[in-house]
Amino acid sequence: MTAALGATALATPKILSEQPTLRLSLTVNPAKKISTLPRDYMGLSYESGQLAYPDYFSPKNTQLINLFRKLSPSGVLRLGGNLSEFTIWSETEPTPAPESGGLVGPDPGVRVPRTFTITPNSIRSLKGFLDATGWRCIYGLNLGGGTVEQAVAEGGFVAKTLGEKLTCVQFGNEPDLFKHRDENNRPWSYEEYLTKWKSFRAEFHRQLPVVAVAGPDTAYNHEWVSRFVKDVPKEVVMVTSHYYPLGPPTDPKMTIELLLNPGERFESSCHMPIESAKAAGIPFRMAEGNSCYNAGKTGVSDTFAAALWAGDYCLQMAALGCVGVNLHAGANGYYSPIIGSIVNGFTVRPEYYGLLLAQKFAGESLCDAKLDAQGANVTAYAAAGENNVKLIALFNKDGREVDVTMSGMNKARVARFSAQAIDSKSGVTFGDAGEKLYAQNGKCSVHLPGYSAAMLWIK
Ligand code: BDP
Repeated sequence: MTAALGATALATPKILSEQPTLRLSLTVNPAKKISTLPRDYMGLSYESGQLAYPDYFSPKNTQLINLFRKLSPSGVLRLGGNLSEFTIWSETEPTPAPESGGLVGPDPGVRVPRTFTITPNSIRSLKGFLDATGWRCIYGLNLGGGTVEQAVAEGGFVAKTLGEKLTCVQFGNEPDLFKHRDENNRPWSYEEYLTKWKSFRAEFHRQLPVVAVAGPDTAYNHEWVSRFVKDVPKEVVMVTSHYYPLGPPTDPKMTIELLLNPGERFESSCHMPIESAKAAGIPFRMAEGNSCYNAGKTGVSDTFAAALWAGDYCLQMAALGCVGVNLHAGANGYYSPIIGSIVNGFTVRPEYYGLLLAQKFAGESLCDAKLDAQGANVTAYAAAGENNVKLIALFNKDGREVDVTMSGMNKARVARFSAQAIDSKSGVTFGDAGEKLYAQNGKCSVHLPGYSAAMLWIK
């Protein structure tokens, strides 16, 4: 498959490397499995406010349906986000009906109070969309600004209408960033949050006992996650949190370089909550995230760098044992993998292709893959059958060229993932041009230009 994203790159082509090629070696052990990606590993996340315009997630929105299906035949749509705090549930359809083509993109962090009315039509339409895409849904209910009665009424209608298409519900979005809606605008303490969360959970137990619940859907505070899994371990089927390696976009330090080397933020936002969930024996899903919070940064989030980042991020999380990722999206957001509208049509940003690459691993088992990267920013992931290596993904997030040598395989088919430059906003290709690798002296070697990736199918 060759997928091209428009013909020209907006960025000026760059000479990526003037240094000698680095020679790296990769050792893959197919017998040593580390985790399996569920078939519904891939996911997107949208603001719940989008449901106020029922023709968006609708069985009639065929362009959007096709882009979801191409991304995954069985993904997970998570609804939530900052704007879920401004949704209200109404059993009466509004008059006049909501405008056709209404768009709600990622909230840029301003949290301007608005009202998004979700109605039975929104949910029936969502059901049709999920049926058409093959996706299921994680449904976020309003905890910060809502009442338990509303949540039960909405959750009950959602559960009845979506049936098995509903994976679970969540109460609240990023409670570690909630603010009290009084003149002091105080942040919520963990204790206040937990008390309210438990009251919602108890009422669901009482009235909707079959509806599964996930949480805490925190923004960044891994201590809240670690306390939550200890406080309510039996109340949730899945632990969730969010990850944005960069932000805010106005900070000049938020660059492509930092996106490709996020360091500490990955540790605290990804590694630590996963470890807490593992210790409690509950699956962990990164239910929201993307390159840069506050709705993304142009020149970073909408470039090939975000594609390399996203493909690598999905597989890095899987290797840690995460059961799925949801990339935040919507409208024409800079980081949204899919952009556009019913009126103007839908298209994709570079990041979409990074997700397509990672999706090749859905349903596969990752095995031990040790890369001697010699200080270069290169990563490797391998999927294996019982005793054979099936797939390898190599991400060269470094400007230097590298050769990666692997032993234990005779032949491989290669698909390249590249663009003209790391900051290209178009012209991304992920294609199988019939390239083959053959072992010499028992070793296969693949050359990767700076800032590119490759996928290998091992024969
Ligand atoms: C998260 C919110 C989401 C925002 C996103 C962002 O949950 O609603 O759109 O960050 O700031 O904090 O881009």
